[in-house]
Amino acid sequence: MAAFEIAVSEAELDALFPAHLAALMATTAASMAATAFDALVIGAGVLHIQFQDDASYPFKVNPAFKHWAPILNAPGSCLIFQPGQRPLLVFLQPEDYWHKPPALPTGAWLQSFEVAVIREPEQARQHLPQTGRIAYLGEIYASLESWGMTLNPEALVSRLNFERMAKTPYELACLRVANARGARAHHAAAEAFRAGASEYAIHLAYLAATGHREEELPYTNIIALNEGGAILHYTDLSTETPAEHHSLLIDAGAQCRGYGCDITRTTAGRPGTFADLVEAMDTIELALCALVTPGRSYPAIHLEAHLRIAALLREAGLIRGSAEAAVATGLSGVFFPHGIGHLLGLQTHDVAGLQATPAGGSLERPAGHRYLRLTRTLVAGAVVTIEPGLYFIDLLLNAAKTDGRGKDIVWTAVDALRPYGGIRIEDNVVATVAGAVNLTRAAFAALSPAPARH
Ligand SMILES: [Mn+2]
Repeated sequence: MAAFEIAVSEAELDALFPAHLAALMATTAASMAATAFDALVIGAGVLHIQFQDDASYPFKVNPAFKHWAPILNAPGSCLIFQPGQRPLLVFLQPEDYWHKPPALPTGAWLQSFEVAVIREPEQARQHLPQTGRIAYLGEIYASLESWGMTLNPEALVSRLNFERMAKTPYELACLRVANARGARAHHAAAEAFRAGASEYAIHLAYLAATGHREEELPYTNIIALNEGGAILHYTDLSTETPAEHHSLLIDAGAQCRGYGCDITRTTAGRPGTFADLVEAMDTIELALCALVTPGRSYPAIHLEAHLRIAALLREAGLIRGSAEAAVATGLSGVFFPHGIGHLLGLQTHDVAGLQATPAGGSLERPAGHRYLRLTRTLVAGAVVTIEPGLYFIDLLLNAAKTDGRGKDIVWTAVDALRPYGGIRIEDNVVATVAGAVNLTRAAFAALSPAPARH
């Protein structure tokens, strides 16, 4: 963590935590009142043992648990909240000489909690309230069935999920730090690319710069050289060094206290048509990021992205006809076949992106745009990704050839770009009353020494 300055210190995060917890307690209490629950138990999750083995899969904490307490390694622990009382952290610390038991957290944020240490998972039951309706939120395992709790009641879960769109200042600070770590690592990856590294070597350079272990990344790194960039979720990490480095598409994150960034950058190996397209997509991406404001319909940003990408395809001589026609016929979707982005926070694709109201229901995607992950109207404090893409995908180009859309594709120009795979540029943006705040660009701008181009 020494190489570059991270703008927010641990002490500053700790100072922001009590207000975060107070806000979370208030909204949770209101949701519990609306659904007639007196207590809420949030399970951290449990370890899962691999088939015919004694080793477990990596532990991934329940996102709702880390929403309350920044503990990422606490299998078998839980939180108990009763409105009007301080939340209770029931922390499982087994007596175990094979493994190091999870250490009781020491951060200043812990002062906001009552703490009970247990040695066996079953002992958590002794800490449940004796009366009232108890809701349980988390992964369900067999022994819970007899505890007298309502397991993941949909009405309450819907409300809690819906409210996760708007972040507290503490959460925004965590995302700022995550972006600082991610930007630093993306810079290291771009340097490795320019030095001629393999995908695997670029991954190692990225990982080292985050300071994370691989299982601490918010998602599996996508690191694609050349044609691999045309595979949206390419995770092969080839150890082979290709003869030529046409392009790098890297979609990789980092995290802070369980909040992850989600950043994509595309770098051209040399000046030319592809590099010009990357530059033009960067301009489009920034214009779209500026649309992230409270009251904005997110699908409107998605449709605007299609229009702008279609206009670029036409200007670059890759398609014929108007941008409007290309969007209407689905031609733009041949090159941009995913959604413009998603909610971001405790999960990379955060919950309730399609939810209509706190009580539930769903908001339809625009017709023909079935991969859009967010159809809600943005509120102040919402954090989303903006990630326009432009790819040369054989499968989709072949389909266009047979379904008629191919007549407006300039094939010689498109074929020349296939070795470059594709372009995706992704930033993390906060909707605020003062306008869009781009956490990712701010993080890259704060890097020192400044990278050549981002
Ligand atoms: Mn994303």
